[in-house]
Amino acid sequence: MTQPATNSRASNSDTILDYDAIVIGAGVAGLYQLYKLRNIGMRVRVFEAGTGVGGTWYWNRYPGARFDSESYSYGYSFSQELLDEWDWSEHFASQPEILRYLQHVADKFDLVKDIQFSSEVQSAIYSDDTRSWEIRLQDGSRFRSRFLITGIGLLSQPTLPRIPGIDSFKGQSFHTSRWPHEPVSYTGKRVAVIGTGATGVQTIQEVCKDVGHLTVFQRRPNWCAPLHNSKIEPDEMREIRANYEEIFETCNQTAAGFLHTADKRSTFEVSEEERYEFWENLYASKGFGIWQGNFKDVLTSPKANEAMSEFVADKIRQRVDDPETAEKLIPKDHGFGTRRVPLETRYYESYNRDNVELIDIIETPIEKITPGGIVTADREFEFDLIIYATGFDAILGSYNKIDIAGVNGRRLKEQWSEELSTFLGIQINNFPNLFMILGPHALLGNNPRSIEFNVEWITDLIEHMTAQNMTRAEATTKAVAGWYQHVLEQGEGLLANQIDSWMTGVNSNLDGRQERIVARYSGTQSTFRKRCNEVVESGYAELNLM
Ligand code: NA7
Repeated sequence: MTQPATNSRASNSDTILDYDAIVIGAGVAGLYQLYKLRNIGMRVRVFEAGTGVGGTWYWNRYPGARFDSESYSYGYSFSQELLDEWDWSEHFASQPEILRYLQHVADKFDLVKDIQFSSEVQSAIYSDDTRSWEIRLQDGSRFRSRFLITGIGLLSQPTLPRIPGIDSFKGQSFHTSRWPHEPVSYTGKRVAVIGTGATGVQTIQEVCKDVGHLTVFQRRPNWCAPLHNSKIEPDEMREIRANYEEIFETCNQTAAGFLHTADKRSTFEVSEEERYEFWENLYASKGFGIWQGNFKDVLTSPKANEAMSEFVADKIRQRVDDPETAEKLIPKDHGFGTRRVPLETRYYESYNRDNVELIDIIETPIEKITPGGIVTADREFEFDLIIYATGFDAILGSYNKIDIAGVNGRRLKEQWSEELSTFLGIQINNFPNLFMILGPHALLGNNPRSIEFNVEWITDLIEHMTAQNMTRAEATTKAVAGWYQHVLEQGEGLLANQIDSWMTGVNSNLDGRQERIVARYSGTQSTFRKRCNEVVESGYAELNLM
């Protein structure tokens, strides 16, 4: 509801605004948000810590980095011209191609002129007097805007293991998401990889082809499944292009925005023969079908999950020559699909090579890192290069890194340490005019599908406010509490929420916060979209707009 007296105060403050909106991050989210806000006539500035666009795909340059989503399901859907002109070369494109795509988008829509690179945001402080945010960069410069939008990623703050002596290593060492821009030669070298998540798996299967010797330090194995990547021939690309509408419509209907959707049958409803035939087909198919397109109870029923896990365990046993190594590669503490399934290309066969060795660091823990290598409980290893594929301070890490203060100086970090809650994963009570693109309790998965929806929702709200001469938007505490309950309800019964992983906020390399949290929304794209659309249809009744 418009409150004229207060509004005149706020509109007087317009003269002190540098921008209408500031966006943090020039990845998939930030680029599209800039494009959309500029289209409604806003003065927008994007601050980006990197030296170029791309976000996740700018930072993650490690060997073997590529999509696990089908390329054509991941790109932007908003521009027919872009869809018409961009050819994907592989079903699951590699990082250099993805980065080229995002650079092409930035060039095509002339986005770079409004992006300031090498600009890490240090703090964001809200003022209720002026209904605006003051953004301070690491170099001390400050900018004020009405709206603040974060496109800062879920997996953007890398974490290194806390191993004694880690800084003493004299060879080269990199976290995968801070891989140098210039080529790193590992040909013929003695290389270590610590970590066997989705990133470690992609790295290991790639570098093992060239290194002199590769030692993989594995704490817990993950359930991996074949990617089945292949080139996209021109005819196939034409067919994909003709089907874009259907492709995006499918993604918008599935649980997590992927092309794959759960089978309507449950695991034991079908005969054993049918069950194994179905699983064999999934194992032989491209992408996340085996995870997202499995029987409907595989990710919720312990019994169904156990049967599926046993099926995949047998595949691992068949693919790895040494039975002892195979057993080490089979997870024993969680079932298939309860953590993010790394998709692989001859990952398991990597361990059949003479130059690859697997060290189980639960059995023989790493004791220290020395100038020459790594010392475990029973051996000393010499390395030229150590690769840390040890993951991220996921979901909250990128928010905790910025000092964000809302109404009356309320710190976001403090508020979230009391209770992690948001409204739609987009807004937070006490933090007016702050909008998150894929914040906590947002719908994750094939992220561009959620990003486009979120960006459009935020843009529509800002456009609505501008048309009504409104300058302050804040989710009501009731709306936040309602969304929190909904998020918990949607996550009930999901085996993944009962397992330690980045999706439940557990990271052994951080101080504190080792209790599992529900950090993401586990409902489907359609439930999420329906709920967001209801908010619009009600005239944004769950937001205090003024
Ligand atoms: P993940 O999935 O968090 O994996 C990190 C890996 O590193 C995992 O195997 C961890 O073992 C291991 N790790 C972490 N800390 C240590 C220490 N201190 N010692 C030994 N091993 C360690 O990160 P990724 O980068 O692979 O993937 C993140 C997401 O990015 C992925 O899901 C995709 O969506 C893209 P653990 O399992 O914790 O025992």
